[in-house]
Amino acid sequence: MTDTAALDLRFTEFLLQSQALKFGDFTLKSGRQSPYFINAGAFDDGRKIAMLGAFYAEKIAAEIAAGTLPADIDTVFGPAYKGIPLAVSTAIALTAGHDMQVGYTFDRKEKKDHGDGGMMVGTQLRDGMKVLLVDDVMTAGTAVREVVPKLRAEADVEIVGLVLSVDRMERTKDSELSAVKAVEAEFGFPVVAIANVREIFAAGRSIMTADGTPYVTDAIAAAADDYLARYGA
Ligand code: OMP
Repeated sequence: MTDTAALDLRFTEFLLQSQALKFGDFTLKSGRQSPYFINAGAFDDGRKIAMLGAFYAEKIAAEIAAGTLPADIDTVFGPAYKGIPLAVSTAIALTAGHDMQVGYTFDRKEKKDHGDGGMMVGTQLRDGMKVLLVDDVMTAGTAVREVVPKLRAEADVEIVGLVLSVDRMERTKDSELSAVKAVEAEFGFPVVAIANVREIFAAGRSIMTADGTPYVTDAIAAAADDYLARYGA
């Protein structure tokens, strides 16, 4: 697919070819039974993680151009563990491809009782810093609600936004809002995704496997439609 194709289309092709998007029967963290699952663990080699970082950086640059994100981001924060390669590969791609000097930061899961004793690895958080969060997928927003207080306990940072691979576009349990909109309203920063599930399923109908059949068959599309009719926002 050419570089000029829409970002969500190119990203869907990457998800499908990397087998990061799986179809079947999955129990989510929220307890919902989903016919599809996005597994960021599938980006498991140098080429794939470099490409993933480049997609994040492209999205970030587009949001900076649109005025949604500021240009003077100090550091990209990815929550441990899955956010670590995201933060590092995004920071590399922002520097290499977009000439942006940014740090990367991630948290330790356990407190260190020797050396510097710090809770953060990479660029240390200081008052007034502009921090951009990166994470893989949002369903209910549980992961982001855990990480924001951790950052705010470290320093009086300004969280300028959250960039995701995929917005699953699901309703929260107790409102009609999507989890993304609920998090935006609750924390006051923008949440953007490289692609959302509706874009991914639309694009996946015309992306072919090696044997010439679409990745998203009629049966898969119908199962996704049913799921989104029930849980979609
Ligand atoms: P929330 O924290 O509830 O938004 O759920 C998102 C998290 O669930 C992700 O960070 C993953 O740990 C996991 N997850 C996926 O990785 N892919 C999916 O397609 C769905 C989930 C999930 O369990 O909802």
